[in-house]
Amino acid sequence: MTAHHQDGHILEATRTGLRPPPLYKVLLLNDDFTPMDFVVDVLQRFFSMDGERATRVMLQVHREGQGMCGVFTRDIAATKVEQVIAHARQHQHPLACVMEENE
Ligand code: TYC
Repeated sequence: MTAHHQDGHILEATRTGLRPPPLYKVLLLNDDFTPMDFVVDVLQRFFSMDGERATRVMLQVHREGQGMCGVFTRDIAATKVEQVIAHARQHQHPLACVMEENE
């Protein structure tokens, strides 16, 4: 990127090559079997949502097919996905949770 000058002062530094780390959305996907109250509990337990917000996100997933749990750095997002899937499988639910780069 070209630096811009005005009155001899550099207003914007030339890029150094450093970038902020990419962020990732964690999404829940709908299925026909996982109970609604289990999904609400997952959103409260792993994503610190209150009951009202967790219920709204769960219903969005139920009606639209997917919904966002939060946006995290890559390692945190990957850990959340693992924890949600492990918890769901322990309870024999097929709940799907994925991460995707936040454009
Ligand atoms: N569709 C499920 C039901 O009717 C509820 C559900 C919501 C499942 C969200 C998964 O990520 C999900 N019991």
